[in-house]
Amino acid sequence: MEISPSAIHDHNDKLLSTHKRKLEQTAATIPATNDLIQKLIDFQVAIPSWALGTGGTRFGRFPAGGEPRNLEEKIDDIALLNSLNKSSGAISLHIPWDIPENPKHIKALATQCGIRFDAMNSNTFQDQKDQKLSYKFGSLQHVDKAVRDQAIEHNLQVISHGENLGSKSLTIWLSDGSCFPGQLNFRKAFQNTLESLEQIYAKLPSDWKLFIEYKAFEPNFYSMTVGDWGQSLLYANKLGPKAFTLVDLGHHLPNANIEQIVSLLLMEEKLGGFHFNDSKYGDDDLTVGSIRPYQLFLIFNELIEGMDSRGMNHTSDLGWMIDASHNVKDPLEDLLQSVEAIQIAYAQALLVDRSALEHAQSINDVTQAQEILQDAFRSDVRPLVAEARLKAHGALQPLALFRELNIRSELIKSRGVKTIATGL
Ligand SMILES: [Mn+2]
Repeated sequence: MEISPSAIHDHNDKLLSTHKRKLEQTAATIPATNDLIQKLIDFQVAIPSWALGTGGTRFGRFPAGGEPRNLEEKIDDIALLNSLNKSSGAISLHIPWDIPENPKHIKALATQCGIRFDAMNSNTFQDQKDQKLSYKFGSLQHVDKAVRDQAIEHNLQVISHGENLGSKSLTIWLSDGSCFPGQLNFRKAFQNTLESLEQIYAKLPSDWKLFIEYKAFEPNFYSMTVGDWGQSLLYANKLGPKAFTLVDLGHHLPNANIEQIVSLLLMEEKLGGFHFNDSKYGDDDLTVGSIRPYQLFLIFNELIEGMDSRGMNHTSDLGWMIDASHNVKDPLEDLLQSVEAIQIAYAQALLVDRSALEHAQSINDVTQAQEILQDAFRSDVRPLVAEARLKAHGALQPLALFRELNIRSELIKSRGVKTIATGL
């Protein structure tokens, strides 16, 4: 479903005078808004192909209707999001849920919609139909070399799909680990995994990056073979310069200091990318910024500090992706909210007075350091984010327009009420 430029124009026209008034108020207190707005325009967040349908839990799934039935419709949905917010110009594909059977056609369709292919994701956490050997007891770590070889081969196929589409990175998340003490020899599991990763790394195209994602627990509940950033960093360091750690916000033990992890990974030149989501307890897959917006701001604060200190490009030097899919919301509305939350946190972090903060730190003025951060966090940057969208020919209020146009009903009309998108 396409949104016509005139629908966006009419929507913006109605809201324009109120928007301009708010923007003027903001601009009076926030310096350098043009530079900041340009950074917001440039910043793009990749949408995962598995977040376009309603997610589920092991207890149940309640589809919203009108879910995309194939990869073409998933690309259509992302194009729809991007025409509203102009910040979702990339898709992150999951194989085998979204195998591009006709890559030339898929690439042409995406290009036509202004969508590029971000990181490819492999899947050795499920057994697929017709699969010879089972991943029940792990994949790249498996005690049986034949299983490891099968998982390696799958990752090489994912790279080849990605090459056809113009992707430049592979994300490996492993569910490998153990559920009970004694089940696994930790050292051997690590070494098997490393050896397997080495074989994948050896076949990685020269301009590609390998992202190693970690997770503290689930589906294994005693040990995870890539369980935290230390283990991921060990693998990345041993593999070489094209291997990086990927941080998924929901993959930490409760109350982990993620902003400190980010800062140190950037220092080591080993932070590769991000999976945004939010959570209260674990890997809850909730909308970005819905539970802990201050933590999200603090993470962006460290990202900007670390990237700027190394002269990195905010837009292109790290992989920015959402990884969430939940049970009760319209998935497209959820993604609009998530992207907006990311932009707000990014804009707030750009407001931090870095030289004042550095000075406060240098004289141990703890109170002032806190004031500087919280002053930025408590600034209402929403008019700036809206202005960035307006300048990029998106909608001033994407979610409101999504609802005004009855997009979900239209999707249900054209795709049916009982469609279920591939994914978890
Ligand atoms: Mn993830």
